[in-house]
Amino acid sequence: MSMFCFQCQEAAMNKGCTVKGVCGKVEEVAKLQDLLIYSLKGISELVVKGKINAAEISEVNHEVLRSLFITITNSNYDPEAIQKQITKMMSLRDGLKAKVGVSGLHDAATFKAETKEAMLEKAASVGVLATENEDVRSLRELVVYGLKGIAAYVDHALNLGKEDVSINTFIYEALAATLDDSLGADDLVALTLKTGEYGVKGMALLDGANTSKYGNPEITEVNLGVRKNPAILISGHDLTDLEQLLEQTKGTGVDVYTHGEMLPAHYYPAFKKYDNFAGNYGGSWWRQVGEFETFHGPILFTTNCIVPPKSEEVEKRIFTTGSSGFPGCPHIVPDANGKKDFSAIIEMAKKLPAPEEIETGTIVGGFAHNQVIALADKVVDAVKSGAIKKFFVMAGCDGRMKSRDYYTEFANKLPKDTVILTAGCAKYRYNKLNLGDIGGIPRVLDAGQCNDSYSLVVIALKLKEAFGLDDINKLPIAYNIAWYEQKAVIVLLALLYLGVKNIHLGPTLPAFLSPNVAKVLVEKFGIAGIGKVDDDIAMFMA
Ligand code: SF4
Ligand code: SF3
Repeated sequence: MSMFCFQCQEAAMNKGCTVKGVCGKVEEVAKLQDLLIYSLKGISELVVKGKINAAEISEVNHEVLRSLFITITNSNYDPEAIQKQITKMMSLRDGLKAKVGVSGLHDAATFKAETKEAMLEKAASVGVLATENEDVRSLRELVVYGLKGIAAYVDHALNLGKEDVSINTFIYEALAATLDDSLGADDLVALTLKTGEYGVKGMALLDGANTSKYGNPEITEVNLGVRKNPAILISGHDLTDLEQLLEQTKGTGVDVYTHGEMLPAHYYPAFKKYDNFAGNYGGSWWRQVGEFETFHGPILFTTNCIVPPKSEEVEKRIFTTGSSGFPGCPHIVPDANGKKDFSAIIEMAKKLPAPEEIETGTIVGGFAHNQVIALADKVVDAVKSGAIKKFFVMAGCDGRMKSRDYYTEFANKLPKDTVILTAGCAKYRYNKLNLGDIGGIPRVLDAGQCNDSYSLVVIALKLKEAFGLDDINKLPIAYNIAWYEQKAVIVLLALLYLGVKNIHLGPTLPAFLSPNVAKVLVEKFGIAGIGKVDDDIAMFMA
């Protein structure tokens, strides 16, 4: 076996990718990512055993977040970038070691690998399969994937100048725990829930960072058509990158369109002042194959999800920044003040044709907590009068598998007196279906990006209060969540931590859940998969 990865929903045969990732990740990248994670575990052990205060090692904190983010599915395909990051982490680790002088450390805290060859050789023995017991392996990976999700959110908050060191402290504790052979299944299940707790903290931190800088999302109609100007397409989740791009393109005659998870940026008041912020182009991440061709202009990836481009013509128009990377594509780094120079992208845009129209019309979104709570009376009345029978939380990710047609059919067949609460790129399976409204409340309420699942939680807690209930599970809310990558894992763990029961997860249950771990999740939390649309709707409505 040349590599092993089973962290996302597209893991080959729902077991694991062993030759090349279904996502396009090659063996070299997979192995370097394994070694990068291993180096973080070593740093974490050192921090925990050396009783190092996370508040005093901010550079290490930030680089750990960045490293975790780099390994998220579809983020970074560039072996050189990952190799450089491993070298950086080993050097930060050795710097810490020199300061605190702890002995008896795990190999992860002491290994050396200077060349890429040495790294690949080392990586062969430190990946996922290095943990032999499949239940321990399953729980350790569940925690690590949850941490990757937290890191992504906290990294965005950090770009906005907000951090919470207690989250970094927890990340060290949890990563160190994955090296500790004395911890059994019960300890690791408890750690999983604690990861969910910090997931809530991380999402709340990012929510506060986004809304304090850009305002509270408000109901917004987003244009799906195109204008006649040359343009740049921005994808991923980072709003600070978008802000800088809008500032730098202002008055240049170059428009900016969002793709995939950047769509919810249109809901923030702060971005409405830019006349060249033209609309959203296309659908969710995997539709970039095809949509990037007709877009014609340059594309900026701020985070995942990158699909390795099929043509050289498209590849030449791709730029990356932040945690994302693709070999051969220019990667834009910030200066000491966090400023990024996007002039090369803007210059390229000016020389290329305007985007080709692939659809017309608008979609409506912006139903984050503040906006929904402003409508709370209307919503509560609609539930009390029976106009709304049930809410369906259908947040999460999208993916290219045919089985995801389930979610379009499910949304289409839901009774007309139900409302879908969504966030993340899962929404693209039904956000253009025109499902109508209930007394002015649209039947699809989009809160925003996957991290805005936090908004859905705030809304649920508010409704619980409004109805005077003592348990979130007594609300007329069902959870039918689509997952793909590790940010969905932290959303799931956050919901479990908050006590939400009977979450349905699809289109398949994670390959990294061993039969015993899956059994615990079923017994303790009522987690279930999905079945046939009609049967599932009947079950949810019963
Ligand atoms: Fe396979 Fe997913 Fe891992 Fe890519 S991220 S190698 S598709 S399991
Ligand atoms: Fe989507 Fe890649 Fe998960 Fe942010 S963008 S939700 S898959």
